Amino acid sequence: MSIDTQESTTKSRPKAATPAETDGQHGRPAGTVIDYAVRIDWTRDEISALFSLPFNDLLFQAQQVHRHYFDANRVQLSTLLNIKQGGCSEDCKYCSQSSRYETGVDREELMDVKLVMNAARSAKESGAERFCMGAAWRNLKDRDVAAIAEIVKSVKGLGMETCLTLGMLTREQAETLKESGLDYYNHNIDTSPEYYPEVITTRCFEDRLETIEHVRESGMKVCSGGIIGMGEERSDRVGMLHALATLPEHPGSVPINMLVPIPGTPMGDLEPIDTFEMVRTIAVARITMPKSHVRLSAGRRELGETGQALCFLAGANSIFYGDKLLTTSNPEWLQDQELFAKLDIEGEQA
Ligand code: SAM
Ligand code: DTB
Ligand code: SF4
Repeated sequence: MSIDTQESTTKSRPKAATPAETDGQHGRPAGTVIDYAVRIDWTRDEISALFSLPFNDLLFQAQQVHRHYFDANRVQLSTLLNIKQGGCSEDCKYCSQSSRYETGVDREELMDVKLVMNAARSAKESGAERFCMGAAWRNLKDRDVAAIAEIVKSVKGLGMETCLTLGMLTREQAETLKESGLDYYNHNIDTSPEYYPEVITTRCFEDRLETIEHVRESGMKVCSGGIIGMGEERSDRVGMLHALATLPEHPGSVPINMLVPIPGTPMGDLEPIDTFEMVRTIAVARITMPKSHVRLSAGRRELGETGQALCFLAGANSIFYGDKLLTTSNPEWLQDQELFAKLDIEGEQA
């Protein structure tokens, strides 16, 4: 190997510490000081350097940060219900519910509050703490606000936390939802600002940031994350986490989704992203947003038990719990209960 090759390898990837270089604390590189502070001044270079750490060093650091703020054996459980399916006017290239693609997902009306309550009750009986409801809308229309507020009040009445994801919100709508008792609003930035136009053309990255600002300023908690495996580069995953970790306040929940390829969408044929890249993304989210719940979201079936266990080790401490996401399947309740028993993980209680 020439000297040039050695140099370029060293530059592109931090070298794992040898035993002689460690401080005796189970291999932590000598001089590494773990910073537990909550920071919103992360640089892309710092985040990129975290992604490039040797895998074991990255997981070790993520575990330390995780244990500083959380019980490492508890996972928050949210159940998801699609309260308004299909027929969406947006062109998100990953989505089964866009009216632009032939995906076999039918368009339905907003679900009746009684049906929503039945689903929420059964989620609560199964151990879910939060009930998240999604609608395939570009934005919330004022004519639907009263029905949505009634749904929120009813689910809150069961003693569950509530979360909605309905597309873009005005400042006034965010305030009304807050007054109805809504705890969280989910609005994902999905990817880096640079890659965003490759994924969606009917709105822009700044539109997403604006809704997130309306939610934050209303006093509701923000849930925001993204999707990996959409053909983006690692630098886009860095850019996505950078955008989240430099918001004025870190989102309370950060869902990290693996693309579920939907036949009929422009992303329907993409190969799945490598499991270890998913684990790295979770670990970097954990380190950069240390007090946030990092949710291992879409893609758990594909990850299998071992892949999911690695994600928990990397600091994921929330999941969607229930056999369906919005239009695709998720592990069955029983399967999750068995996995939790094997890993000695317990659900978080509100
Ligand atoms: N229409 C609203 C919106 O876009 O904000 C709410 C529903 S939308 C389906 C919620 C989020 O689900 C998206 O922002 C995206 O991050 C995620 N999602 C949708 N389809 C997905 C897929 N096929 N794979 C992974 N995540 C997906
Ligand atoms: C989030 O980040 N992931 C959820 C929820 N928020 C709304 C949605 C995942 C959707 C997966 C594809 C589907 O089921 O249609
Ligand atoms: Fe519509 Fe949301 Fe799907 Fe985009 S992700 S097409 S906005 S439902």
